Amino acid sequence: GGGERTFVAVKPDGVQRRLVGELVGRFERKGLTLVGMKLVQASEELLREHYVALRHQPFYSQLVKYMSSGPVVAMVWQGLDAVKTVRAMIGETNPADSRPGTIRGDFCTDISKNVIHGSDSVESAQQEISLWFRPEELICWEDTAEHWIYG
Ligand code: YYY
Ligand code: MG
Repeated sequence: GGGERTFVAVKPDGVQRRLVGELVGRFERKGLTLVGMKLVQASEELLREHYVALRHQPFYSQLVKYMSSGPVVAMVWQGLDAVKTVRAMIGETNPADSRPGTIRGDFCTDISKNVIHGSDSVESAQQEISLWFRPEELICWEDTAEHWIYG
């Protein structure tokens, strides 16, 4: 398969609310390719690194605590413009600014419990993928539907 890779995580609220299947289904139906997926109880250390760019924000420690409060589903999705495509499907950081049809627009109201994470750039996607996955956990498989999705 071609295209770029992005890191996605269903946050603890999304797992608790049984939204994993719904969210994975949206990326599958879009035509993105799943190349890695696992249920992870992330440590505060991992999450401090994952959100290191936000370390000076007032909500940083609350964010790290919430993200480590239960399991998350960590995923890598691949496809044409995967980073931008996934961000568009997720919506805005604040669910109130997210249009219906986006994940945050459809499933949540509170900025601090906004169901899902997606990388914000190709560079951060590469950093996040290497933080959360070992290379052998990412599978390149022959996508026989590719012919129907790409020009
Ligand atoms: O990438 P995205 O998740 O949309 O937002 P970020 O600005 O990277 O912030 C990460 C995470 O922090 C956000 O998903 C919720 C939380 N957060 C918050 O609790 N309060 C804010 N004012 C801003 C962000
Ligand atoms: Mg972000």
